[in-house]
Amino acid sequence: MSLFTEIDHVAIAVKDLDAAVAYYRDTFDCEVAHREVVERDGVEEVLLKVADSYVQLLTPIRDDSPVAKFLEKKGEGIHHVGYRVADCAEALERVKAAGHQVLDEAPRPGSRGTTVAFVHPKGALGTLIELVQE
Ligand code: CMX
Ligand code: CO
Repeated sequence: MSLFTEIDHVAIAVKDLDAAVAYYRDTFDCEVAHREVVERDGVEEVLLKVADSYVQLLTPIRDDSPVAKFLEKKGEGIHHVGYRVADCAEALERVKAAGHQVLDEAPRPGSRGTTVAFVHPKGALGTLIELVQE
């Protein structure tokens, strides 16, 4: 069985959070389920609920935010995929044991009370992966 139980969210880096929310609302009738400033990551996020998953709209709140760097380099677009796991620490150990580079040595708090850890995009086929435990 897969360590991933569900897709938790697809994160999209945007320059203007309110404009992005309006786009998803006006075009696809998506409603805001959650909005939060995550100081540690230097981002503000909005979660739009899609069935049991979310679209996570992300915008930087500081110039040194990883999302600010991303926007500068690549422009707006898909930033990472968050996969739901039953046990974030166990999933992270699996990644490390397989010799892949991680960004978080141990699980840490994410938004809306989740526990998360990031896997480095370089060791993950160019995709930034977030392991999300609810
Ligand atoms: N997806 C794919 N590749 C990415 C990436 C992303 N989101 N962000 C950076 N990269 C690539 C860059 O293109 C670059 O590749 P090259 O070396 O080939 O040019 C390389 O990774 C290094 O990028 P960088 O711009 O020099 O940026 P940093 O090394 O300073 O940071 C990273 C990259 C992934 C470590 C950083 O973005 C990070 O710490 N991310 C995890 C935390 C995070 O994203 N938090 C915000 C979300 C919060 C949430 O979801 O709750
Ligand atoms: Co995320």
